[in-house]
Amino acid sequence: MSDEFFSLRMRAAQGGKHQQGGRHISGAERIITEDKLEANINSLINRAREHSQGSADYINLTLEVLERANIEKISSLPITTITVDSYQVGRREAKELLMKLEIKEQVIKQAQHLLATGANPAGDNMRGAIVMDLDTGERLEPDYYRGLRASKMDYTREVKDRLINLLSQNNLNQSHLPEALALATKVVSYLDIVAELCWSDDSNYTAGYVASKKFGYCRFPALKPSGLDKGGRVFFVRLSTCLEKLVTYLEEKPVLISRLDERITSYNSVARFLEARGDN
Ligand code: PML
Ligand code: MG
Repeated sequence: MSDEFFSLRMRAAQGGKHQQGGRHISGAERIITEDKLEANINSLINRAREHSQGSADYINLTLEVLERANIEKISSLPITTITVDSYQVGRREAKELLMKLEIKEQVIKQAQHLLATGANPAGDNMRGAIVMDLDTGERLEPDYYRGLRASKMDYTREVKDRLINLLSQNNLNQSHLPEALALATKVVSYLDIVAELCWSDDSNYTAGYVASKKFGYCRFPALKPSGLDKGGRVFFVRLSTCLEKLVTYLEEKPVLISRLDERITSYNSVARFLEARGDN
C-alpha cells in the first residue's frame, strides 16, 4: 500500500446536479492515505444520503492523488466561544469583532443581510462563498450561484484525533466544528483574506463564526434562528488582491493541518474577549 495522499471531495445535491438547479445538500473534504479511502468514501455517501437537509440524489465524488511536495502544512486556529443567548445578540457581537478587523460597519451589515436572506439571485443559499471587498462591499465572486468553494483541506490523522478529544473534553460540537475550523484555517491563512463570516445553512444548527489571523476562530452559538436554512460564508478581502491567485489558492492548494493550537476559551461578550487580550 502506498503512502501517497489523496484529495477526496464530495458534493451532493437534491433534484439534479448543482449546475442544473439541484439544491445543495452537503459537501466534504478529505486529505487521506490510501488505507482510509474505502471507509471515507462509504461514510461520505452515507452522509449525503442521510443528511438532515434531505437525501441527495446527485453525489459527486472526486479523487485526486496529491503531490507530497505541494502540500502546505499549517497550524489550526485557536477556538473561542462568545456565549450569546439569541441570534440578534450573536450578529451584533460578530459585527463588533469584524469592525475590530477594520471592516466597515455598512459592509458587515450588507454581508449579514445577504446570508440572512439568501445570497444568490434567486434568494437562496449560494453553493460557495461570497468574496467581498472589505472597504466597499463590492462582491468579487464571478458567479453568484456558485460563489467560491474552498477545497483540499483537512487534518493529519493524529491532529484530527487530538482535536476531537479536545472538543469532547470542552463539550464542543464534534462534527460541524472540525470541518468549519479546517476550512476557516485554510481561508484566513491567505494574506489578503482578512476575515471570514459564516453561519450554517443547516436548519437545525444555529452556530456560526468569525475567523481571522488576528483573533482566531471565534464562534457564536447562535447567529441565526433555529429552523431556518439560510446561511453561508463571506470572505472579506482587500481589493488590491489578485482574484485569480486567490481562487487558485482556495480551490487548488492542498493544505494539511499538521499542528493543533490547543487554546480553547470562552467569554460572554466580544468586549470581554478583547479586554482579556489587551486589544480593547
Ligand atoms: C456549517 O454547518 O457548515 C458551518 C458551521 C459553522 C459553525 C461551527 C461551530 O463552530 O459550531
Ligand atoms: Mg452544511
